[in-house]
Amino acid sequence: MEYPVKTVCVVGLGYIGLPTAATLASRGVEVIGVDVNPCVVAAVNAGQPYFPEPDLDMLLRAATTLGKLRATARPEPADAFVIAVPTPFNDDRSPNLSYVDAAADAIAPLLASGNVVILESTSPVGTTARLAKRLARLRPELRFPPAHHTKPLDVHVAHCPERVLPGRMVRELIENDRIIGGMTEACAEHAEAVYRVFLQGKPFRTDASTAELVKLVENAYRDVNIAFANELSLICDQLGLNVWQVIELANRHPRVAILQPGAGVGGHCIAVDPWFIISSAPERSRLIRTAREVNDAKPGFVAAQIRERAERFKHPVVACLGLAYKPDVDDLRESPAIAIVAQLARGGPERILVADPNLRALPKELAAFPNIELCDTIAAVRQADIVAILVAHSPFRRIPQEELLRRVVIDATGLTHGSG
Ligand code: SAJ
Repeated sequence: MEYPVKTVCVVGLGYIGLPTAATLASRGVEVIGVDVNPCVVAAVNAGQPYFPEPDLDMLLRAATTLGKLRATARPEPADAFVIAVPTPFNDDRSPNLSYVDAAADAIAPLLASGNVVILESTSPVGTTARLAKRLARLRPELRFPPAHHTKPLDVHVAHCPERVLPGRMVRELIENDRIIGGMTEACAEHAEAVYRVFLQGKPFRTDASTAELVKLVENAYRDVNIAFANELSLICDQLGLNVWQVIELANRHPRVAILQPGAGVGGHCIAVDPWFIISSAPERSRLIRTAREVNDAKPGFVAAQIRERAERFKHPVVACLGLAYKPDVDDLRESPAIAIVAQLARGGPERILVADPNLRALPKELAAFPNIELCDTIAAVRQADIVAILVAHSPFRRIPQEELLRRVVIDATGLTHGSG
């Protein structure tokens, strides 16, 4: 059966909502993009992405020039509503669903028979059912899933988690296979119609709870595998072996594919999502919890390594290269490098020179320290006694070899081994 998708209201124009809105609009759908931040609304209406992401500027400009994407502070009626708001965790690491609740409350008065509501935000198991229940309470005259009667639903509800990699979002949004988790089979059909507008990957239908867990499992899988690599880096440090070479050689085995150790695991997804599994089944998530702990401990280990080397100098100057949560992005959320620099600055070396080619100012967590300066990469390296490579940004590969050979280098990324 065909379902018309002429207008889509995307609630939340963040890292996922904005590329999704722009992609739908570039395919001729009328898109209303909603965001509580007036600066985001203004930037989107001017056709300017407010964060760097390859090809997003082109896509956004095309969408706004065609007049198909309009950003606003309040949702408007549409055929489909896509909720792409943050789902962070609270101080006790329990999931914070307040943004999902706020989005539900904002769209509820606009819902009409025939609509589909899609939750894209990464969510603990049960969130989509909770969303449907909340909407049903706000609009008792409409039929929402789960259906306890034979009549067809008025509003369909589904969970279709995003799975795009920052840095490759525009391509992956279209090309990756998509999990379509309907609260009923009809809900999945309605939701799939929205993605069929642009999807080149395959849609896979399932129920909403399975889709919720699938998304969390994907990121927990990566977290556990990165934890294995990070644990190997600690073991190799104790044994005086080169972890990069150990992994490179182990990976020559046809059934071994170890990931890379680093300064820790950052970003808004992998460092957060495993906790949603742990909080719903704490007794049974032992490996997932341990992986989180191993990865969370890595920045402290790297900071201690740097401090130990710095103590050998009378007035140490340390260059810290990279602040972002991963290579070649400017995203600082949950960045292990920031945690390392902050730990060092507290009573550590006298001067810390921070270089990150994607940043023009120090983040607020570091700006208050008198012993931290933002610096050009080469200038930082030339003034330093110790060079700590915290993020394998591509431009760091162009640092002249002789500049590094003259200094103590602590490379948390494998960049100098050629693998970072
Ligand atoms: N990292 C390592 N070693 C590695 C790979 C990554 O230390 O071998 C570190 C990175 O430096 C970074 C962190 O892990 O600090 C996460 O980086 P990432 O590139 O693995 O993932 P994200 O957080 O940018 O995006 C992930 C992706 N999930 C998976 O690959 C399973 C992406 O597909 C998801 O859409 C995204 O999370 C999300 O939004 O959930």
